Amino acid sequence: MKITAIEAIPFAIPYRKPLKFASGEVHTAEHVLVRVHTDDGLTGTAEAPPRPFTYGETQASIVAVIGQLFEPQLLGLSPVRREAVHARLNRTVGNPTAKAAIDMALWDIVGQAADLPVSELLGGHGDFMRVSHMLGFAPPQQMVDEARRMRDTYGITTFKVKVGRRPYRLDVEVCRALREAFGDEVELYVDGNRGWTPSEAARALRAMDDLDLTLAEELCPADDVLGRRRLVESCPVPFVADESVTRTGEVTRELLGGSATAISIKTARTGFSHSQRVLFESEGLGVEVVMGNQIDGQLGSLCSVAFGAAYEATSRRAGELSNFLDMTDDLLAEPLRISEGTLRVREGAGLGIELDTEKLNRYRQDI
Ligand code: MUC
Ligand code: MG
Repeated sequence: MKITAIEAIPFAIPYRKPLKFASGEVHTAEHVLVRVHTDDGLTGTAEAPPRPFTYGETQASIVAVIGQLFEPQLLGLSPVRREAVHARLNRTVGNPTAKAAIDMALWDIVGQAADLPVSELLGGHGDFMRVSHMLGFAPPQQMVDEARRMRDTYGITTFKVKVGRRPYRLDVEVCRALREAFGDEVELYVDGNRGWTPSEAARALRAMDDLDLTLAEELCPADDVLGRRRLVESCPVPFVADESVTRTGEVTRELLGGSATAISIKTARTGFSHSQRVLFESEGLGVEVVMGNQIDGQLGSLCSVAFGAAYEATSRRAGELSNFLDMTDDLLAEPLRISEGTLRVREGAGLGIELDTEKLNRYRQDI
């Protein structure tokens, strides 16, 4: 079996309400659908979400790097030979979501060829994950109302609260309002997207000491090396590295440098092949992991749950799998459904993706 073509199709689907956080905001899902075709008629599918504020990629850069560099380098290779594929992709630095989408599309092909779900090929620990919902910036009452709607409609009881605003008191107020509204019925943790200085973060953590937060993510930049190390030393809960760990070498650097004590795994940036490496590295070091959200659509969330459910260590915590609910539409023929606070792995060979071609034609931007 040989790779015969790689399509990178830009599409845009508006959000019902924008997601806002310390490093940016997203109003429209301007993603890239990646389809890898083979000579025996199998097609692997995944999506790449451009996040210029995190990785520097744009929708146009993803389309260009796939069309101009990756497709010509991979034509004729077997999709099973993922290490050979990565050796060629790695001739280009950066571009994590473009590389990850190709990787996941290849796993989709391998699963289809073996007539097995990718999640089982990866590890097959379970077939669902508990869901954590990410609450973007809004006034406190609005964030409480959104959490209530998520709980009442989808049974979600774990919330990642976006923080990192100035002054930090507003975020403290939000977390306090959530705790007061739901008591110990919900799990709460925070993500600062590098919005605070280490000392602001330390003061905010002290002000939230009684709120039983379970994780603190990227409260300040990893480049504030000594300040962040000091913050992490005094942090009462695992300090999660997210955008500072886009590669395994960065995972090693952050953990051994004392700049993080837990790792966010995002299939959108490390695909399946490198998410495995990040997971096994973290497990080997005895470090907790959480399945993160790259503001994924349904395709991306389907990939995250396929990976997260496949292993015991990724299934312990709720995975961030629900922000596609904020989109006005999506590309899957059969939409993902969250119920009783869980999302199931899609059944079927490969990733089990079936696209709604009418919707793809409606939202694609290249024709
Ligand atoms: C998150 O966990 O930070 C926002 C920025 C980004 O890179 O991912 C999202 C969610
Ligand atoms: Mg984060």
